Amino acid sequence: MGAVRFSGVNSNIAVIQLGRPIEGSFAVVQPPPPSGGAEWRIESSTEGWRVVREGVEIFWFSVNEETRPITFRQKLELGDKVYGFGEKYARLNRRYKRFNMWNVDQPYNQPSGDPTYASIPLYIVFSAKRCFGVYFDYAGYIGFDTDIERVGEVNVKVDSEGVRVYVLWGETIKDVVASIYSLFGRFTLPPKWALGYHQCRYSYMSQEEVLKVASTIRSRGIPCDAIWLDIDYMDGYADFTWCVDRFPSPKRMIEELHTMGFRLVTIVDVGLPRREGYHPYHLLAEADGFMEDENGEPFLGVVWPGVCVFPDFVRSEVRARWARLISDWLAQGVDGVWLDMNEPSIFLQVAKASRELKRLCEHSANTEQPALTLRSLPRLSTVGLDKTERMVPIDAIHTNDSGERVAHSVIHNAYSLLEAWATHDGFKLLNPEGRWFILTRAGFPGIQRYAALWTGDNQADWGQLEMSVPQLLTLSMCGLPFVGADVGGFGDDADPELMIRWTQLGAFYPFFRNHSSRYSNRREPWVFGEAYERCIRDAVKLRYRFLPQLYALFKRAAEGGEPVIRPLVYEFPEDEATWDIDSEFLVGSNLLVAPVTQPGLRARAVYLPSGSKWLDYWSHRVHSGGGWVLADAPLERIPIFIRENTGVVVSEAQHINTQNSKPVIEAYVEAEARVELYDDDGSTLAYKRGEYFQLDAHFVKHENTLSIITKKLNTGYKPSYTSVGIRLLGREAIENLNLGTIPVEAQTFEYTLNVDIDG
Ligand code: NBV
Repeated sequence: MGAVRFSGVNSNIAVIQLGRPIEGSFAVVQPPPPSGGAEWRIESSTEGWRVVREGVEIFWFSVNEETRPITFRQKLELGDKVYGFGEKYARLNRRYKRFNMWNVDQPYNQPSGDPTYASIPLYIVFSAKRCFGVYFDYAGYIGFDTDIERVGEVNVKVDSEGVRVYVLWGETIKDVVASIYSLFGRFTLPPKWALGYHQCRYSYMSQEEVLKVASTIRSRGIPCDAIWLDIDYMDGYADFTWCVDRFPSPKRMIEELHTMGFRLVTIVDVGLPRREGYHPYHLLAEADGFMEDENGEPFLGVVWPGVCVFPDFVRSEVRARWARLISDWLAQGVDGVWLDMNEPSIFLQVAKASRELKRLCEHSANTEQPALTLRSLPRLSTVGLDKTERMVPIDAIHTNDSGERVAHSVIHNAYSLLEAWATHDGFKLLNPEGRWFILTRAGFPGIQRYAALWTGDNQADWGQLEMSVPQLLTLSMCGLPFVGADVGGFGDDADPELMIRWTQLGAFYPFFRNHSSRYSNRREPWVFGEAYERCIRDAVKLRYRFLPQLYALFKRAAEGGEPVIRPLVYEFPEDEATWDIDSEFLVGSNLLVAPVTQPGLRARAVYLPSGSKWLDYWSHRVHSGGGWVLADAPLERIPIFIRENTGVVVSEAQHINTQNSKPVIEAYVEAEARVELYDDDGSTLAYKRGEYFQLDAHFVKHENTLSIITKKLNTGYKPSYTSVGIRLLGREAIENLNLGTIPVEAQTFEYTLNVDIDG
């Protein structure tokens, strides 16, 4: 047994160094200082080690550091739940599962579809007795299993000579999650428009079609902030180009979109065609800026444009050149960038394919037997670690800033993080004071500093709709607050009921985009006919109704390290009934959303956590917590509940987009509630310097008197609205009572209302 030791601790985080010491980290930005806070110890025990904090054992583990992979086993207790591992297609409690951390193109989201696009080598153990997280800071392959290889243990295999293991301790999941958020670096507020509804399709094929979709959205009164362009806008699928036949005047198209109040997001794939005269290729080639093969030649892989090279984002010079490409691209008026295929994924490795071709030629020259059978073709749909046709080989080479050559095998999972970083630098180059919007498919901890993430190619299927909830809740707990799944499902054909239910759920995803494959039926909100369109439009409007609340939650995620959406157990750890629930979730701490995830259902069971009452947002009926209720769920409604003595800030205007939302504070007060309104310019970083508006509304109910005291906590930004509405939710007698408005100019504002509250 080697000498296992801590290499740094603070009160909630300890770092165990296993094997050879490893320099630097892609994910961790704030390693704990070498000492301070609580007292941590590692004690040797039978066949292993005990991690002890303040005299209390946190967990037992054993490790074999001498082997490769390094193996790590951590004991689980009977009642432990295991959360974490990012976007994996699994329920919230991930005990009795296996997960591989190796970013791949995984077009079939399904239980056996592992690995996936993003790798988050982190889990949280939780029970009534203990709560801690364990993070393995390594961007190469890691395999986890929870209770499979050995009963009662998490087994971890790290394919490295060394790894830092972060132990994150907390009284509750909230503390552990807060440590995760601080460890991986702060998230910056995205532009407000990015929180709106996005319309996408693989692909809108021409400028004409884009403008037609945009004007139809407007004429049908569907609020929407962004239209997306998938790969077919490009010339021969080459990044940073336009197909002039189909997009003859992109500048005019962008202007028209902007005039209609839309933003434009374009896809940027990671492989660049190795094409003479293609500027991006030459710009990077001048700096030898591509990943290389074992002979020191640029690694070649086939993707959409044909034979491609892949930027070596490990080097700052390459990132700087990529940033220039991005910034020049954005300068035309493009508002956001969508990073796809960035695991990185390819269709074929050129060297491997040519070897195979040579073998086939020789074979046919020497024999009559058919060399090529359907079975011998690369299996494009089943991707696994053993089938590397669709990946850059692990022995491809990167070169770092010190000129050292580093194998792709130790960079792989962080490749997209480096690409997102460089892309973000492109936004900063163009507008240092502006916010940026980047969406990524592949990911690693820390990517939230630069990009939102979506869960890749899901299918138009009720099971996938349902599973998107634990996928996104887990990503949220793992430090990525800005996440979403394709609404409607990317592949396969959707029926209208699925579209309605998925849009209702998507309205509460942090990232809300309708997207579909070219091989699937169309999904714009109106394609199924008017009756369904109304329900879909209402669902999109619901998003815009809750936008001020969501925006305030994004601010909290940026500053306080709290996820936007949360599993029930995050807020109610003392209520054991919540520990496995992932069929409903919380937006912030008080808005409970219970999506309908099966066809034909017009009511559903909803668990209301104990300790407070809950108000049905639609019927205003109040239920006590700590039990299941049957909530009405007609096709046009998603069940929503508000926790007693809390409130939300909503917007009632009929928006076309996020621009002009005038807030209304809605509170459900039994005794006392506080509701906070947050706003800022929505587009710059001025909020970081205190240029924001924040108002606290304090509701106190005493016998028949209700007092509302508002106080401006920050006036660094002057909102465009001059007053804020107040509405009281609750008992029938005062249901929907409109209490008027608060003038925004007043520093404090007191409002006392005498109502016969009881009756
Ligand atoms: O660029 C086309 C698609 C895109 O629409 C999708 O969202 C990505 O996940 N992309 C994958 C390439 C592969 C499509 C089969």
